[in-house]
Amino acid sequence: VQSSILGFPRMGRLRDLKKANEAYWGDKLSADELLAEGKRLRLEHWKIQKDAGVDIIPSNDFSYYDHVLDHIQMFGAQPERYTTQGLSQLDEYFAMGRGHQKGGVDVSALEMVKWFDSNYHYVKPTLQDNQNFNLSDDPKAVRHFIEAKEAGIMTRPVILGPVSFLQLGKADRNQTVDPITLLEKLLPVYEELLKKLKEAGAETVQIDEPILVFDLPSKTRNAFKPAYEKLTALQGNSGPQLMLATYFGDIVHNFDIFDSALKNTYGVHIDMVRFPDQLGPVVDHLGEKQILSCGVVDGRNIWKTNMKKTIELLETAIQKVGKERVIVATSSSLLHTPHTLESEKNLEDEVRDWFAFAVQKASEVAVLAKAVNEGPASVRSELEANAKSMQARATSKRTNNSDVRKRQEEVTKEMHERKSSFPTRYAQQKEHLKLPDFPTTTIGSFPQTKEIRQQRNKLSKGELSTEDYDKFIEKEIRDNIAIQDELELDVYVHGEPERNDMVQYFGERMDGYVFTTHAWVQSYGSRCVRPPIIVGDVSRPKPMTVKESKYAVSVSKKPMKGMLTGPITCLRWSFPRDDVHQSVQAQQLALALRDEVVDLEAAGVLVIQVDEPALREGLPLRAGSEREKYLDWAVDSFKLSCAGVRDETQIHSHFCYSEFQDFFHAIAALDADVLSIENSKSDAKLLKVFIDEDYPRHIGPGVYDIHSPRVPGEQEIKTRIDEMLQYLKPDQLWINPDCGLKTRQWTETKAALKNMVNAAQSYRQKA
Ligand code: THG
Ligand code: ZN
Repeated sequence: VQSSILGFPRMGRLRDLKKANEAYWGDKLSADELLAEGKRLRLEHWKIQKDAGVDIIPSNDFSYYDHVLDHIQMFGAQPERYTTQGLSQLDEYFAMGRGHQKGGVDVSALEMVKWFDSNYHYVKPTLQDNQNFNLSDDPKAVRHFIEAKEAGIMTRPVILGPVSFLQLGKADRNQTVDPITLLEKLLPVYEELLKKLKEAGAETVQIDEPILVFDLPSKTRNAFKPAYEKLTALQGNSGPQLMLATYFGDIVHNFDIFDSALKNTYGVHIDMVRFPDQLGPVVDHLGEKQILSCGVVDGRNIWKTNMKKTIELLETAIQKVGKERVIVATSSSLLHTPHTLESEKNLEDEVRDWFAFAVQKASEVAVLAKAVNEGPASVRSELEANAKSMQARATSKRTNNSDVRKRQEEVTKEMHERKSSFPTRYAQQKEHLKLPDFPTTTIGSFPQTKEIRQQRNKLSKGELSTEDYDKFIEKEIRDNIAIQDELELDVYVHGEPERNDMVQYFGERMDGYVFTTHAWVQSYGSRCVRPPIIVGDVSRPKPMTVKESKYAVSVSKKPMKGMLTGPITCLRWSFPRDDVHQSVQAQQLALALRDEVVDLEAAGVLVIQVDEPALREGLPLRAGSEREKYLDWAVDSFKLSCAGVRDETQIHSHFCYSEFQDFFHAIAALDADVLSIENSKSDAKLLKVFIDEDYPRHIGPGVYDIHSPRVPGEQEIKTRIDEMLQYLKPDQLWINPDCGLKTRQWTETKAALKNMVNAAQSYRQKA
């Protein structure tokens, strides 16, 4: 039994790659220096895994920006607008990832989307009707394999499989190609790449086809057979053995594809953390000699592996297929976990003992392999320590809070419902808030200036007293309000100068959570998040946002909107517990937020926005009953968090995506008085669903895109509003940007909001 890792985090211990990338983009580091830093990180990460005793170490998992983007460049699939700018290879690469506005070049980035149900985002392959593919000279996968080999480390290169590469892509704008129809053109590139890898000395290649966990359209299903007939034919001849990897789901519903197309790969990897039950059925379908890579160490969370249980699971696999055919692996790439626990100096020993980050997980796979190869006695001390740790966590006082549990038992159906239905509520809100028609507002955050970040840094280093920091925040809030006065917005926000990340901020203020200092996880490109960790029953020891909102109300003459992150987003962007169902954790978060909502109301905050941008990504990857179950508890927890207020208090919610059609009934079920949605880049036609479904409440579809510094003109915004009015009733429509303004600069923010307010006001005169 060999041990294996599917991918390692790229950022480095101290987010070294983020820093190098951003220095390069800011002209503070040369291309050679950036490449050297990448090389240093790769080597360090390979060594960590080797020293941990991992048998199968990945290469080509490293990426400067995103691994799907790497494939786009490796296959010559860059849209022409990037290749004709005279940019270096490296700059062309970053131009696709993040746009390039410099030296007379002005190209925007390729679309970036969520990687399955994770908080990682990949760059979408964007394909042409006449698309051709060519393997780049010196392809990265080969180069990195050789680099490792020269450092004395034999690796297993990771590549994204051809069917997933195409299925995860899309036609470029103004193009109509169905990506999967390009398979025949793409396959020769894969054959060439595999041959080159073999020539370089790679015996086995990990080829990821994660889309096998989805329900797939028939064209895509049918693509596997021709693809893998070609690629497996190379095995043992001019090409390497193929370890076909799947993760984040089970492949049981795709066994017909497996049987007809995938039985001849050297091996298959399955996610046994999420779907341990697929082991039996998968074994029944394995080819006679096919290797089974068992993903038993969680690549998506930070909990130590339960060795005893996992060894039992591995023994079951060994009994079924024999020792020679089993590999112990991480469930997915470790990309989704932080680098190392060793950087955490402030964690209490009790909880530290429960965690394993990427470096620690590398040791775990090695220990597991040794345990099943040489018997438990060979790793006795590790197993004993692990058992002790599991026992300590299971019985820790930290994990159980009887008050929280008691309160959960007392939750009733009525607690999820507002006191009156929308028309009654709205009549009262209208009277209290005195809003004009076409009310204007923003989504919550205002630019996080350099000064704000500096002051927060000083506070955390102890260079600034809490009092002085609070004074600074109050001044920022006053400034934000003065700007909104001048802009003549209708519903104000305080601007969130006191907040870091919208989830981290709340995690740091709730019991049942612990937080880290260095546990960063890549979200996209150089951007990282530091998810707080839910270790026990969650509750709110005291108000979390009331002080700032109350202050804002006291210095504002218009309605002030309080801003909260909803229970599902708090859950999904944290590391959740694995010992309690997520619906239980969501309900605990909902109860904590419910108290916050009620306290805000009592403090005179009469508009409260509860954001749930992660509601959609929590959807189980396959349609069906699991999805409906998820939506039931997810919608319930949102409603529970909001429904404690009086009728005249207006509840808003915001969604950061435009695809709400397939999911509309869930959004409607939230019963929020006002919804703002990010659809400024999409066709206004998408709003038709609101008429079709007779949606009664209010909606603010973003009137302009905040993701670029471009200032939209007043006329452009009016045109957008006209389009919306084809689908929404005038008294239903709110006017707002499409997302928070945290990442923008003030100059463009003010200019854009001015045009937005002018546009809204012109409709009032018409009315
Ligand atoms: N918070 C969390 N998850 C998220 C988002 C978020 N997932 C989806 C989406 N938003 C991802 N977007 C971002 C945008 C910006 C940053 C991270 C993810 C970001 N991070 C800072 C950085 O890397 O420099 C770190 C911020 C900090 O210092 O706290 O800017 O908003 N949880
Ligand atoms: Zn948003």
